[in-house]
Amino acid sequence: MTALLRPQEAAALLLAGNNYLILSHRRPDGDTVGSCAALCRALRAMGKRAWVYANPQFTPKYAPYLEGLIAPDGEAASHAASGDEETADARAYTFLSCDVASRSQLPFGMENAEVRLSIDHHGTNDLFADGTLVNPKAAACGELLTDLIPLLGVTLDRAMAEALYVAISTDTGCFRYSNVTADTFRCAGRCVEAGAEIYPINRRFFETKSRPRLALEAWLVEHMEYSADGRVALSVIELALMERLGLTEDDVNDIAGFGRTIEGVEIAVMLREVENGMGKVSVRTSPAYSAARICAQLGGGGHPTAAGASVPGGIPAARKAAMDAVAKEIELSCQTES
Ligand SMILES: [Mn+2]
Repeated sequence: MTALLRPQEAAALLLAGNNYLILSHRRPDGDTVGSCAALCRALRAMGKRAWVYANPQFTPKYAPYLEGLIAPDGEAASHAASGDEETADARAYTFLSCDVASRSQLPFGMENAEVRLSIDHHGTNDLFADGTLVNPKAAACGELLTDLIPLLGVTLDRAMAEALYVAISTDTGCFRYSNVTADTFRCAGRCVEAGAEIYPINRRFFETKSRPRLALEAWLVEHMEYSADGRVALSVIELALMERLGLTEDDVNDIAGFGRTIEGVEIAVMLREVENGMGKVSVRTSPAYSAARICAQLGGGGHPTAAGASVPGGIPAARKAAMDAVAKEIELSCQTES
């Protein structure tokens, strides 16, 4: 049974239950981490037992926001989710997810979790959970939580507000992307009113680069491949480059938009070689083109101007598939123009 829930219905569900385990998405970003952290704190403020699942892909960058929230028995919970072990405590968990668009995006170890409530802002959410609260107009999942937490009778405290500000600011490139609406600013304003100190967050996430990251940007500038009269920029990050420059996941997690910062570029394609022989394709577009449509051709999905997909066959296969998909998207947009 899947149901689309209104905010009041989602709040009623959370008020009725207990013993929550909250799931983030694969390759976790600021939005999924901040949303999970704020929801966990809000549920605890209601006197509920709540934890964030120990996603094996959590990175140090967002760790401060998860302090004291990570479930100690992650392994037992993962066994319970796959139904192959009797662990009374873990079996009793009610699973929630934040910013997860499909079952394939559930963290490793949680692939089979029966999620009671999915809170999300992806238009591509495939309703994998029993109940779904989704708003594709929200720039970040954190916006949904900023509205939902007061419905639980909980007043935002500083820790919740800072987690939510991280969620909203990172998913909007610090309020610069085309997904930003008046509601985005209203939600951020509520975080500030609740005591969030935003300058240290802005400085940490938007004004600071590690030296390996700076070296990567220099490398990308040198090796960017342009096509379609400079409208398309393609870059490739191989594992050997990651190693040579000493890059961590935190150094590259928002690199996909780099090509889009170049004048004239409307479609930026980033290919990353990942460990299992898959090529990770990330696409960022101007509103004139659809990143979601490009990535849907590759079996992926996302938002109108930011989307991704995984393509088997490593970089060469990913390059061909991605560029074919981009060519189709350009053709399509020419037709709709004329
Ligand atoms: Mn998000």
